[in-house]
This record gives sequence, C-alpha cells and structure tokens, in this order.
Amino acid sequence: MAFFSSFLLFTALSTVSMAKGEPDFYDPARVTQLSWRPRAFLYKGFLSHEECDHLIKLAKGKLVKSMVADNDSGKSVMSTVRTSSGMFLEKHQDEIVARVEQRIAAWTFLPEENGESIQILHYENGQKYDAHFDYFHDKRNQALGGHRVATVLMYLSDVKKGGETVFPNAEGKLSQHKDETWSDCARTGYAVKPNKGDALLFFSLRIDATTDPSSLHASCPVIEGEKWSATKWIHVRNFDKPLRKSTSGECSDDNELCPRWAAIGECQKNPKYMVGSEDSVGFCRKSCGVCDSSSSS
Ligand code: PD2
Ligand code: ZN
Repeated sequence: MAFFSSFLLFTALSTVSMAKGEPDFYDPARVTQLSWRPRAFLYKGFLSHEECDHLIKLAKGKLVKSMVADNDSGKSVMSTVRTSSGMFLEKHQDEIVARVEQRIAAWTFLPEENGESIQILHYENGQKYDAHFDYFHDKRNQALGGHRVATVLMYLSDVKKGGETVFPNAEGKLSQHKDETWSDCARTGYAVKPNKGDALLFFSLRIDATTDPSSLHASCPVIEGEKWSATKWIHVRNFDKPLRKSTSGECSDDNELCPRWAAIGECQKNPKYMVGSEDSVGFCRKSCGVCDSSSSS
C-alpha cells in the first residue's frame, strides 16, 4: 500500500515537472540502445529546450579555442584535429547544472563525483573534432580518477546539416540506413544526428576495464547552421579534487613531478590543478609557492 501511494506520488510529481517541459527524472522509456561495440545509447529529450538554452547562455562570451591532450605528454595543446571553441562550467554551478549532473548520474549509474565538470562546445560552419578516443594514452591524465570510462554527449541545438557524431569503428556501421539528409562524413561510420535535447552515452572501456577501440568517434564538420553540445566525461574513480584542510599547517606537493611541472610553467598554464581554486586545493601548492608563510614547510 505504502509502495503504491509512493508510486502515485512519484507519477504525479513527474507529470507536473513534465508539464513544464523539464524532464526531472530518469525515464528509461526514452532510451534506445544503438550499439554494443561500442556500447552506445541514445536518450531522446534528455534535456528540456529551456535547459539547453540555459547551458548555452552560461557559455556565451566565455568560449576559447578547444584544446586536445597530447598523447605523449598528456598536456593540453592546440590542434587542427579540433576546431571548435569551448569552456568548462563549474560542477553544480547553479540549480539547473546540478539537476543535469544528477540526471546523468541516474542514467549512467556512475557517481557524480566521478564526472569532470560539463564542457560546452560550439562549432561554427566547417568546424569539427576529428576521430579520437575519449580515454587517455598517457599516465598523467589518469592520475586523478583513472581512465575515462564513459561520455555523455548532450546536443544543445539542432544542426541544419552536418555535425553528426560518428563512430567509424562501430560494429553496426554498414547496416545503418542513411538518406540524403546525412553528411558524407556521417556515412563513414555509425552516426548520430544532433537533435536539441537528446543525449548520447557511450563507453570507452569494455566491461573488463580494457580500452575499447570501437569507441573511436568524431564530430563531423558543420555544413549548415551551427552546433552547440555539452560533454560530461566520467572516470572510473572519484575525479573531485580532495579538499585537504591544512590542519597540520603543512604545505606539500601531492605528486613527485610537481617541481618539474612547476619549472616548465604549469602553475601559470594549469592553475586549477596545480594551485587550486575556490573549492579545491591544488596538487602542487608547494612547488608553485602559494602556501602562506605560516604553513610552508
Ligand atoms: O561535440 C561532439 O559531437 C563531440 C564529438 C566527439 C564531442 C566530443 N567528442 C568530446 O567532447 O569528446
Ligand atoms: Zn570525444
């Protein structure tokens, strides 16, 4: 009886939020499985149009040219592989961002703390992200949280032509029927059209925790219109920087490579990780010389 009334209450609350056009809960009926190699799923209407517009608004005016991780050093570098612009939101930046992050955790069954902050991406005519893996090839980028296990790609706008996400190594690439509305790039693999509000979830690791080469994917060039998307990369372990209170008054580095990174200018180039931010303590505060005099050791 108690279960039945809770169910009715849940249904009623869900209906209210749906009436406002805001899908506040995880609705499995809107998810379809696209492929097992890679493991990929599409959630229709994951975000309301209002949520999409809000995320775009948060990013406008703050976009910078997108970077990629160098395969050997792991450092962020500019590249012609990725010609979009983008920016990172803060985790739980506002109520809407927090709600979206909770919904992602409910859908993926992966804890919120394993996620990076949401990245908003903007692609103009001709802009693209060439085929790549979301998992890392270097150890440095696995130091916090381990490998990226999954990606949730949210489409914040429709695109008139192009801008599809394509998986060139997907098992089902030959059997997907494509009419003239798809770009040539999309024809090179299993592709997903960017539709405002939809979200694509795919896994970069297999269930035995090995990296999955079939997760290779790209953002096709935008041919007409523009594309806005939002990416949430999720790691196998906690990705939140630990809040380490310096109760002992100790000032230390958390990685033996800190002095070397500091010497090559990482404190300035990568301050959030090295020095820290308002809500997290940096990993190389000693080498960056940012401890106050009473706590330096
Ligand atoms: O914006 C996209 O469609 C896209 C495609 C491939 C984004 C990413 N990868 C990414 O952010 O990793
Ligand atoms: Zn990617």
